[in-house]
Amino acid sequence: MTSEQLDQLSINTIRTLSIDAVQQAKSGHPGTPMALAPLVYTLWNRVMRFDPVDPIWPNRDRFVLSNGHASMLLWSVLHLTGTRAVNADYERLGLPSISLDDIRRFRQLDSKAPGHPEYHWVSGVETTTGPLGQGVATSVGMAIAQKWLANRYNRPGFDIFDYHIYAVCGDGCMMEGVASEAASLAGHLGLDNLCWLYDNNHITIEGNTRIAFTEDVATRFLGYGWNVLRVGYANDVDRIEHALEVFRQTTGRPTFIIVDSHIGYGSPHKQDTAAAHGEPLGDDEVRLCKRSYGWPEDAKFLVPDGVREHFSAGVGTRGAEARRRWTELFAAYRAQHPELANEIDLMQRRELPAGWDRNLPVFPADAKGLAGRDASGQVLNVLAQNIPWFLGGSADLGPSNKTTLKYEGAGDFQANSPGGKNLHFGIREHAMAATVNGLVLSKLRAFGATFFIFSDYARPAIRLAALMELPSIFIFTHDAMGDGEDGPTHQPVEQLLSLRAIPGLVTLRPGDANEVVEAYRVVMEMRHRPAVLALSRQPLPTLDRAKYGSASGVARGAYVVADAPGGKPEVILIASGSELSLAVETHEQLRVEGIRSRVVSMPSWELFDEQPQEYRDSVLPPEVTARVAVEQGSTLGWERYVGPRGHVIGMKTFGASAPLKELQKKFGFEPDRVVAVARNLLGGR
Ligand SMILES: Cc1ncc(C[n+]2csc(CCOP(=O)(O)OP(=O)(O)O)c2C)c(N)n1
Ligand SMILES: [Mg+2]
Repeated sequence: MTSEQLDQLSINTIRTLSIDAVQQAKSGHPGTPMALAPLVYTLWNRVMRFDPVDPIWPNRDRFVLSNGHASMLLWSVLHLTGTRAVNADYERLGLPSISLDDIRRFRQLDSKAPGHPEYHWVSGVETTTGPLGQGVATSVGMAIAQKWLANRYNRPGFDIFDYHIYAVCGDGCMMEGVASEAASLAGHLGLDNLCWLYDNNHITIEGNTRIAFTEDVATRFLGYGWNVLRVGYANDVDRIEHALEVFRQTTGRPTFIIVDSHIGYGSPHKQDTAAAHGEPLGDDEVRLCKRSYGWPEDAKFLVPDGVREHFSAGVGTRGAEARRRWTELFAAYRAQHPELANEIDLMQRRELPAGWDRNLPVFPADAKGLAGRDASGQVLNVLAQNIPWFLGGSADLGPSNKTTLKYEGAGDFQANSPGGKNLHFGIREHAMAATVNGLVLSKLRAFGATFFIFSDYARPAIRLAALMELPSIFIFTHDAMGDGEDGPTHQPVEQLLSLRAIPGLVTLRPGDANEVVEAYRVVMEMRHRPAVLALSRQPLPTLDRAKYGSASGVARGAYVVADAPGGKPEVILIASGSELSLAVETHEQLRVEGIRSRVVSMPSWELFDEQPQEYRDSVLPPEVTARVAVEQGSTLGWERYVGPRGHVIGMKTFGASAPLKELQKKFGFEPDRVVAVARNLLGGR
């Protein structure tokens, strides 16, 4: 067979595997894999430096399938390239990432070929995609990471990091705001290591894009400062290869390749129609498609002889060679730059350098206290100096979030200063969170920040961080009513609860400056979980830890801060964040009145819920049923801690625009009110 024939055979194998898998599953998206098989084939087999034997080799090119519904494209190439599996400890298992059997069981329980690409589940997937737009946005974080890593670690003669990032996307991605935010940021930063390939097929679920999407996408990307190329026919592998070559020669700006394609290519009745998008073709049409490809009409899940070998001779050989050269280079690098090499090792395993927590502040008792955001700012500046690969930024609220890294040499990340540790995301919260995920997928420790209320704008990417089991860090200040005069548009009510509802995400709402420090300690040691920090805008009294329980209790999610004599309370006051000092004040007042209370600080539901029953019972003894929870957020969910006889002082309405003091009074966040509730629970004593 000629090489062209092998190309065609390989492309048609991707197409027919996709068709058969969808048909067998009776669900899925056949049309786009049929159309984009040549594109994905060319990229993988002719261009990408990826070694299937080691899909986590640090200098591999990254591939993001942002139109995640076309997952069969990825499952096909991961299978045909013989990509191997690795586990959560980054060990290579010597097993295939995706077997033909997984493909036969596409979309079935426990198959390694699920409906959409899932990072935590399938080796070779670089990021979870499916929510349109987020994949491309995440790729911007990967591109920033490559620039940052190259700047820090490359040395003359040692291009340790010189990989490229490729993202395939469709009309849906182009319509989503997050992609626009991210493209704008990528253009601003001149990320010439980044290439998006846009499947311009004019079809989405409801039909032709003329019903809702008629803008000039090319002009838009030119406006963002991208290099815009066009491949007029998606089956033209040489043109595709040439465009990818132009991308690699282009400096100073990202590349956007518009690929004009035909969804459902080869399907006589469904090509170029929405019917090819998201449902099986049907047995008759499957046969007709196979006939048009010159494929045996009744063969199913057929991988013809020579196809695996063709991939092995292409991406397999190129990737193995690239990794072999890199491994040699890295060995020489290690000899000359042992400390830098060590950093790279640690980073790959998501470990922290020795001494990462030295010089973390300890805050003395102070009635006036410190705002959560200010304590956080101090901590961040220490961590960023101790951990070279810790970096982040805000969506234009750095001065307010106190997330700016101010120490000498921290620097700003810009096109001409890719070593900076202050990222300026601009007012693009969704892209910021997706970008943070991209940085973290590249093994950096990264944070993004904004006001807590705007966590809603970032939420879809926070959710994906949790789904991917990524240790992304989201710092949200102005966590409650502290925004006072800004009013209800700026006062979070339901945000805390809604984030607590995301499986795997750890939310922390620390109650004073030392709890902030402890919260960061917990967060930094998490390797496979994202965290949200909800921090106060206003000063919170710094508790006297000689008198009250140690803030190290934060690690357990909840702990006893102040107790009744002999540890025998009549009533338990549970609080988080700014309400902790309110609970302590209430406790002192109750003590004067002869009522025995315990104060439990509960910065994190998730961490507390993971403690052994014994510990949880020691903090919240079952026999003490008079319990009051106080939190400036939605009351929903607190029942589980206060029990049927308890009471929750929280928010059931939106806030209001007024000075904080008045709001505290209006909404009942005052000692007198908490005392009254506690008394009432004790039968009006
Ligand atoms: C954020 C988001 N909204 C909606 C969907 C549901 N959805 C999946 S595919 C799709 C149409 C996508 O069109 P396009 O990107 O052009 O893909 P094509 O049909 O061309 O493959 C939609 C609306 C989604 N996955 N993500
Ligand atoms: Mg489309």
